[in-house]
Amino acid sequence: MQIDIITIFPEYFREAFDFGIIRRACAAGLVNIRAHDLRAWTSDKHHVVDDRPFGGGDGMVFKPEPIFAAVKSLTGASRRESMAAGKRVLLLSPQGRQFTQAVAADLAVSEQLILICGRYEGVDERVADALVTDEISIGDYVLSGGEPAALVVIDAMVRLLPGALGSETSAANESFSAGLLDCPQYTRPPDFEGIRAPEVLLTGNHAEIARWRRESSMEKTKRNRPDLLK
Ligand code: 9D3
Repeated sequence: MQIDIITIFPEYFREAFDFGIIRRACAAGLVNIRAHDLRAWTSDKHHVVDDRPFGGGDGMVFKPEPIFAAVKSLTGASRRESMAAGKRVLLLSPQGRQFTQAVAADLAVSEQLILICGRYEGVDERVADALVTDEISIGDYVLSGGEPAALVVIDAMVRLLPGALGSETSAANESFSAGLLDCPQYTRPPDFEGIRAPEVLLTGNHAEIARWRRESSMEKTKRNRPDLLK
């Protein structure tokens, strides 16, 4: 999979993919990730990427031309209709549909992903109208730009690429993804400063341990994520 990020802060991503599962996936050739400076696709002397909003108002809006030029040079297409099947153009924006595990799984089968990172005031809507295949938000809170959201989307997706995880891990993961929260985990010592691990986990009684795990998953889900049980 080829992943291209379009941003005015390419340095933001400099070491972001150098750790853990993503680093391994890159090293194994499962994915190639590049962050590109949007200013490279400007043609004026000062590399201007934004302008004042039509109709007035505070702040600045990303101009369409550099973004269309960037996507054209990275994909060969400058309209959604002419985008090859398997290429997806994502706009990270607070107006997007909510990113979920199902969206991650859908994106993970792409051959090329373009992620366009907006900034606070926004992006000329013709980008969303004519170029973007998926407008995505990572949740209902305010970020200062699309860059942290791009990291989240890439992380969730790359670990789903075939070969990115050990086979046992990925199979176990599947069965969990829609149901309950994970059960609590403990390791040595059994008594840490008077705080004890649950005795049942120390017994070696596997039937009892399985029951305890189901029940504590359920309790934790009720307390922290009651919406998952509705
Ligand atoms: C809806 C908020 N807008 C009303 C004035 C302002 C605004 C806030 C934050 C416009 C852009 C941004 C920058 N955020 C993103 O680019 C962004 C984002 C987010 O803020 N929350 C969750 N997901 C995302 S994906 C991109």
